[in-house]
Amino acid sequence: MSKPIYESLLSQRALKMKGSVIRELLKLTQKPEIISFAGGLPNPLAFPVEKIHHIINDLIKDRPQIMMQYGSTEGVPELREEIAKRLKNKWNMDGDADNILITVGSQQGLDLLGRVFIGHDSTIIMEAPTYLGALNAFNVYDPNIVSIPLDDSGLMVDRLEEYLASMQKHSIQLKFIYTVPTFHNPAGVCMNLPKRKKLIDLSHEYDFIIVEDDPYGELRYHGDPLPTLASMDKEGRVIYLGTFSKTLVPGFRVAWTFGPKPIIDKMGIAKQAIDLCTPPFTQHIAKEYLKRGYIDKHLNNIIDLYGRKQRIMAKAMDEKMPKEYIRWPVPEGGMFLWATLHENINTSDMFHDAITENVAYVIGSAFHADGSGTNCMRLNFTHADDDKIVEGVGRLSGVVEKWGKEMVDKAPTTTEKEVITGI
Ligand code: PMP
Ligand code: G9A
Repeated sequence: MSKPIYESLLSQRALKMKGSVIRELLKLTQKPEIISFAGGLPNPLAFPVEKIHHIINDLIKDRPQIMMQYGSTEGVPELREEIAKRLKNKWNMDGDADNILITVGSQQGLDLLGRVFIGHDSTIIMEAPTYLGALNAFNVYDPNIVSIPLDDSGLMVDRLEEYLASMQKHSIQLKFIYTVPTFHNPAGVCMNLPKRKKLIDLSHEYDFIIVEDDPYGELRYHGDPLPTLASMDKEGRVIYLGTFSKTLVPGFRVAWTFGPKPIIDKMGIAKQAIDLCTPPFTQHIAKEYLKRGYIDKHLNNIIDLYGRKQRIMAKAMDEKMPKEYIRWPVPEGGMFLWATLHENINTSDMFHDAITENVAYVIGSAFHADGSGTNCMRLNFTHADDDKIVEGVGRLSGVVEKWGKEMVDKAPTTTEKEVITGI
């Protein structure tokens, strides 16, 4: 018997699946000599190990069986209640435990949204750039993705409006728009208040749903908080994704989707077929962490730590980067700086040189549905040690300088190009 030809057995869906650039990079950047600004990793110093240790001890003493048993698909009821309370207190979002589905990371929330909304040829709108993990999650379900660009104040809602009008004219139904309005991944920007209002108005006028993905909303280092889209919505048009990955620990894989009950119920049914339930063990720990009132103090510590790291990276960039070839706004929070290089510099080609210099970033094209953004890169500032941030920026500046000199300064002028190509 010969071995099966696996490729011919795979479904069209599996054949189309692409590995995540970030996940692949994570393997590469495990090497100790590499200073990685690639993965969006929280800093281990921000993990409240001692408190978690106490909680686990208490829970194991008091009621170990509950944590070790299967749980309900929707999630541990007390955790859902605690989250609903916190969303009300912190963001003025109206809802209760029934509006919440606990998921294995918000990455699972994205997959569930794909499952329940996207059929072959459904149209969805995403930002350009957008979160790579959302692109990967939705692409499995084969949607038409329309990309609307961002500017310094977030999604360009005027462009969105033009697009919506043309969709309406051609009777194209929009399934949802996916946005990371607060401290965008990868761009770092925040959607300003007028744009938030306009987006909600447009959702009424054109009858669509907004997916608000908000892992970074609580990581604000300066400036005033903005309301979540979910708190501004009075018609049940916003589905909000939150997670403990950036505010507690990512290894728990505990996150939540908050939204209208019929949608939460449908996502719950879809989840039954995937994993039956999110592990109760880590849900119970997260619930206790909230109940004991630890989270806000802990958030202040994280904000101090990450705010400092952001300043260190911004200062090093300011001092070392060759500004004729690169620019980068410094956002008010989140985990990333998004840099745009001269259009002649392809960050994917440049990446090999960066790795040779033992420094890593994520290439800009990974965050674009159409592979554009080739002259951009994302730098994470939360994970590396302070001195490594400075050293890594120094290494990267050398690489950018070299590529700038080769690709920009030495690039042929138009007249030279005409001579060379004979156009
Ligand atoms: N959405 C966005 C915008 C993210 O940046 C991330 C993680 N980097 C996720 C979702 C997934 O987070 P998790 O699955 O860890 O909750
Ligand atoms: O480890 C991951 O894949 C989550 C990180 C996401 C990111 O880097 O944006």
